[in-house]
Amino acid sequence: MVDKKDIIVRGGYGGDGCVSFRKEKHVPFGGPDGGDGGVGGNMVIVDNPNLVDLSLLGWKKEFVAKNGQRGSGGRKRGKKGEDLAISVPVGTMVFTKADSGEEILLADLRTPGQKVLVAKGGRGGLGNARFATAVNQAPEIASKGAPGEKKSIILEVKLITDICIVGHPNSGKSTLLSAISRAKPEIADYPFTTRQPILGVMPGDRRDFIVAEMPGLVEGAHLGKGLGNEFLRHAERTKLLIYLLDGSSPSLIDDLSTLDKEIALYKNLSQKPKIVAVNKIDLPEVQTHLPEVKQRLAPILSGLGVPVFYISAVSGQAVLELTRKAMEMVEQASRDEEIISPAQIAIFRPKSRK
Ligand SMILES: Nc1nc2c(ncn2[C@@H]2O[C@H](COP(=O)(O)OP(=O)(O)OP(=O)(O)O)[C@@H](O)[C@H]2O)c(=O)[nH]1
Ligand SMILES: [Mg+2]
Repeated sequence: MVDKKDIIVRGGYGGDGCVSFRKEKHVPFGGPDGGDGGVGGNMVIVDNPNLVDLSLLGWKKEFVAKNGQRGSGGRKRGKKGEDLAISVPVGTMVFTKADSGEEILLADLRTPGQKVLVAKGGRGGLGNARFATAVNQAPEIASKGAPGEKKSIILEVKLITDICIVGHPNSGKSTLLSAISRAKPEIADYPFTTRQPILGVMPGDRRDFIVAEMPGLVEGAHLGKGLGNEFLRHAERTKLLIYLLDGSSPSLIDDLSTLDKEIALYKNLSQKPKIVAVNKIDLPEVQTHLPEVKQRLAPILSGLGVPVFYISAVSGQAVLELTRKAMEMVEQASRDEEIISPAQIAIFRPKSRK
């Protein structure tokens, strides 16, 4: 998954102004009529909901919009250069790198179709018609088109999701994701089948919910064990975490504590609302131990105000109850967020230079 990329963007050159004189029958000295050059194309970044990462950009480092065309006789202005739009996933943050090396947030693209101008095209040059004065009625000068703005920018994808399913490898995260959404992640009886976040859309009564499966977390993930914990950056902007535990694990309580520890070691994640789900209760051996598991988990979780569900992602048992609670908590979290930080969805646009 390519979720960070440094690129250079440049607006197109403005077209040059034109030197031309009117040629008409019976008019020996036609006046200057060279047109202005067209303005250069702009570099634009646009949110595309069908993308999950930046791999579409390939290895290319520099992106340049088209140049404006030169002016022509008859005071004709050159055509404007075409804009170049770079498509990025919803949840892409655009930073510019100042000369000091400081990274400045330029835009936080959160809605499909949202656009941000990152480098303006250069102005077109002036044609000689503009240089005519009382003393110089036949100027042979025109100005050149200006270069477009050039910037170093950093694109960083931090997916915007409602729910993130986290858990140890093999706990059934992909199975749960495929049970509650139309996503079709690979499911297999070995760890680390899922190696990058996978998105699914879960239909709700009032709206759809974006659910993500995070790759499996193991003890020491913050030190790089297993697949590490870098991918958790995609959980930074989720509203709810579902801790999915493998009910057939002999060390279920330890699993919960190591998972919680890894989550707590990643930035602000421990502050997110959470639900614990114990999976695979269709298995007879899990059924046998269930009363004991419930007895041990209840006091730990009720003290923290974390709801717990005992589910089977395969048979669907209690999955509906889990998703109902999840949606309710996401909606509550959205309301809380609005109260705390209404300005968070602000978009910063660079001022266009005239
Ligand atoms: N019996 C039973 N098996 C399940 C259940 N959920 C998942 N499994 C099985 O557990 C294994 C792992 O399931 P996955 O959904 O791939 O687990 P995962 O957490 O996505 O695994 P990674 O992506 O490798 O971290 C598969 O063999 C599933 O069929 C369940 O509710 N009951
Ligand atoms: Mg998986």
